[in-house]
Amino acid sequence: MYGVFVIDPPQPRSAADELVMVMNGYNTTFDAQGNQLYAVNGIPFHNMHEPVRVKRGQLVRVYLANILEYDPINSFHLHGNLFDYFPTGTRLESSEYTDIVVQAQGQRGIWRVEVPASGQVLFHAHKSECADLGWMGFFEVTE
Ligand SMILES: [Cu+2]
Repeated sequence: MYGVFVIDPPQPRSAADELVMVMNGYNTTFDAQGNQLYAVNGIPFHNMHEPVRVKRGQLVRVYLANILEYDPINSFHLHGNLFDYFPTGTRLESSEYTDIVVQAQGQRGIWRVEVPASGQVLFHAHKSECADLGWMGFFEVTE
């Protein structure tokens, strides 16, 4: 069992649509030798069929955590957009303006974006094995 515990700063962050994304995997053979499935928030490929719905131009804040076992790193790539990244979420100033972040086991951070155009925006791990085995999805950006 695992989850995310968000501690808000004394001065609240700006209003946003917020989402927790927990990157995880499953060793379905119980051999402790690796993962056969990968996911974000538990269900492989779920957001390919049920995209995360956001509004164009609306601030979206995502609490991203890597609790993947067996693989030393995981990553997150947002296609076609750059986002502000706050490693560990312990500072109110972003340290990066990027489209990819890499997290080691247990690492977490906060990213935020305002997507300027409507349509589908792909997100996935930038390790092909993870993406091919379930760790990918879409944001559906609407007016
Ligand atoms: Cu990509």
